[in-house]
Amino acid sequence: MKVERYAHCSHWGAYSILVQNNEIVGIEPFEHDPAPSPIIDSVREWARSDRRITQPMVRSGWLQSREKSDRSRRGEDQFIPVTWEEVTNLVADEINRVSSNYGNEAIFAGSYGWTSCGRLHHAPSLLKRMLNLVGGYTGHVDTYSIAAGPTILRHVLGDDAACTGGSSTLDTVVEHTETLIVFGGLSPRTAQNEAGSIAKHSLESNLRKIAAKNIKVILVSPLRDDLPEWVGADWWPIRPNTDTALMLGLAGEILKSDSHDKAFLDRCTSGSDDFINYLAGKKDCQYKDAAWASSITGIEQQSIRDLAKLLVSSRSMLTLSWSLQRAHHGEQPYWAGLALAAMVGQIGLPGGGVGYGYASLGGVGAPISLSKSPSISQFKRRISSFIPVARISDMLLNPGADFTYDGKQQVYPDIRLVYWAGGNPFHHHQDLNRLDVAWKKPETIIVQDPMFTPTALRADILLPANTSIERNDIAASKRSDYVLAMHRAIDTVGESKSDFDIFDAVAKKLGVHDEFNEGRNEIDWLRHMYNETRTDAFDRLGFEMVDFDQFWKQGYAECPMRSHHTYLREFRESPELHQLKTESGKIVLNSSVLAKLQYDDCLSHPAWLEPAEWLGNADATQLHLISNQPAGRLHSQLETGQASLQMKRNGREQAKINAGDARRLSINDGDIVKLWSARGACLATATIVDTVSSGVVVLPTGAWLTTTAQNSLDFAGNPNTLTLDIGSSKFGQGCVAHTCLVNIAPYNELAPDAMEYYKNLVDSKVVA
Ligand SMILES: Nc1nc2c(c(=O)[nH]1)N[C@H]1C(S)=C(S)[C@@H](COP(=O)(O)OP(=O)(O)OC[C@H]3O[C@@H](n4cnc5c(=O)[nH]c(N)nc54)[C@H](O)[C@@H]3O)O[C@H]1N2
Ligand SMILES: Nc1nc2c(c(=O)[nH]1)N[C@H]1C(S)=C(S)[C@@H](COP(=O)(O)OP(=O)(O)OC[C@H]3O[C@@H](n4cnc5c(=O)[nH]c(N)nc54)[C@H](O)[C@@H]3O)O[C@H]1N2
Ligand SMILES: [Mo]
Repeated sequence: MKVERYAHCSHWGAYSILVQNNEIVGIEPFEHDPAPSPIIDSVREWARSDRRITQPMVRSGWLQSREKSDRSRRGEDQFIPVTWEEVTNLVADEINRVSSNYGNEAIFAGSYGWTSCGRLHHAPSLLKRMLNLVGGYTGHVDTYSIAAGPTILRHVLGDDAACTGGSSTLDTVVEHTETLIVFGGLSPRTAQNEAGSIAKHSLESNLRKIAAKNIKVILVSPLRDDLPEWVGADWWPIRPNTDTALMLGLAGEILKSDSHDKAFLDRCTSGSDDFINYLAGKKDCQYKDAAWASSITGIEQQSIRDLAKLLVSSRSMLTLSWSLQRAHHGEQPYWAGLALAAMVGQIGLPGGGVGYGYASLGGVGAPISLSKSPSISQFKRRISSFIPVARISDMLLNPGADFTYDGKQQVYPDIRLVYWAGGNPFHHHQDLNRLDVAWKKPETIIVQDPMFTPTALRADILLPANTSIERNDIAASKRSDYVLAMHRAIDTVGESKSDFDIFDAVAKKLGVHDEFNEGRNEIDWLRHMYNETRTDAFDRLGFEMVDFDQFWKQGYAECPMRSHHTYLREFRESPELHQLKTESGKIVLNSSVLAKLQYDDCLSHPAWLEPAEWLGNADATQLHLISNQPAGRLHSQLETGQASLQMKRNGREQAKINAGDARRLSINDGDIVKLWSARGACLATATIVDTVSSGVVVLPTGAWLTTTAQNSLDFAGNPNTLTLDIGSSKFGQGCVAHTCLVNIAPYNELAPDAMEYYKNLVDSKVVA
């Protein structure tokens, strides 16, 4: 039988799927991708996974008593298969019931999650589109990726472009930078992925050029492998969450030597006097110098002094990963980095200044996309009710309570119905045991996902979506280099349906069918969305994209891009003509908005504020947990795929520590270890490495929460059993995943095979 080739892509890049007789027989990387991701091979798993939800189902207790069911049985009861006709009636009835009894703000459809990269079947967007036709929903603002960072940057730079892909492009760093300070990392591990896919992975080629040019590179990170070894960087193993102190110490040394750029501060910033007073200790009798920074960060004093000199005597650039702001007081490193760069005075010069999020995703630092991203409208929001994305447990636990965000006071709505499509909160949220309690509060929970995730296990109504390889779609995002075709490669698995078809069916029951689909079927929509992008590229930029039929046939279309971008170049040249949208029109180093608010966790200027948990307040047995992004998968997706399995050891996630800590804690390489915190506990396999700094343990995210009914010990290794669920500050309210102290010790009891256990759990939940 003939082998067919289907162009396709995912957040981790483009590829062709080779199919014979409805079986995937091969995956080939996109021909124009210089560094394809190994995760592409894992998509075979979608077709054969025993974790797929293959039919619509309802939790038995809910089927009996609907909204009056015993909610403590979520995750315990079995699921009863129902027909699509029945399940769409139940979903529509719930939306109508909650909307008419409690108002639409009682429906939570923030539904955060990465879902598939397709723009038509984008589940969270379609959910919002449908609900906006029947009165709206409570949504969320910001993302788990970035919240503290953009919230502060909007006030001090006027918008958040600098951390969403608008900083200087990396080609300018390659060409002009002499000293590069990397806070966090520049890692091909994270740059594999881009929301909405990526055709050409370009980080590695930029790093090769940086290495070849002998640019002085310093990696400031608890992990040495956050930058490939061949870049030849100096490694500064900083204590986690103390970067702000290092930045302030550098700024303080520059101040001491009177080498700050007074003309730049004067022309391009406001509030520098207050900031300088703080550095000089006029507010707290503590000069923020090298000695002070060293005592907090663990970095040698002399190195800090030398670097301060180098920053002002060479063309210097600071890069800050997104990870730095997923921490308690995560606003501060982003603002302090900006303040340090302002003291140096090279912002707006090619290869100088500060930039955020490079390599956190593959498109950040790559040439900037100028085209309109294809998308399906979510329609206008009908009600404004929202939460900061990571305040989900707070909202469910405290209906009616006040919260603050971005300087304003708000109230948590009383949620009766949760509809989650395309996200996995029992992967992504911090302190999962707390979420488990909060999750018992709403009357009804609907989950729409291809997989029987830990979130799906805790649902009342399950809607089996199919995966992207079972339907047609197109991919791209505001950072994309290409628009990519996603061809349907195999038949749909079981009774699953595409996200569009599911919402279309519910919309019909809600009486808004015609408005929802606007008379277009799948291929009509793809043609329409592509043509909007193509027309815009031509009208606005004179750029000719190939027509839809050719695009669909060849599988890709190039987009207009701009390279060699220097952030704030025009502003630097003429601050009066190119004012920023801030309170002063300039870069804000002391904010009058924050001065009025008088928050103790976000002052009017960048400041060192101790995190709730860090090595500075740890006891001798605690380590700082870094739960970074998993190398072999995207979050919790394709956990049992080949690339993900390769990163596991003895069937569990690896907890990496260095030899000194291992000895001290009597841990041997390969041991099963238990990690625990005040919040919870999980198991992992210990791996001893020399790339992790002392006092630190690394356990990546994404293992599927696997616990027994009796015991909340997770034996797959999900770090969110351990993490802390507080906001970054009253201002930004971002998640603080990277602020967490844990204990770790060898585990000598019987530990079931996590993946085998999960499979059996799923089987036992479905009534045949
Ligand atoms: N401790 C800790 N926690 C973290 C982080 C951290 O650094 N440390 N990082 C945070 C960050 S930055 C993020 S972005 C989040 C990520 O959190 P999520 O975005 O929730 O993680 P994913 O695993 O990508 O979840 C996507 C879900 O969509 C489903 N899905 C895939 N394709 C489709 C589809 O076509 N249709 C539907 N309906 N569903 C589909 C998948 O099966 C999966 O369940 O995690 C956050 N959590
Ligand atoms: N393979 C893969 N790639 C991904 C993802 C994935 O799931 N898998 N997820 C994607 C998503 S949604 C996002 S938002 C991005 C996130 O991108 P990032 O936030 O950049 O990624 P992380 O892996 O969380 O963190 C990067 C490194 O920062 C360091 N770090 C942590 N805390 C600190 C600190 O306090 N100070 C310093 N100096 N360094 C610190 C850690 O050593 C860590 O390895 O990654 C994206 N890329
Ligand atoms: Mo993210």
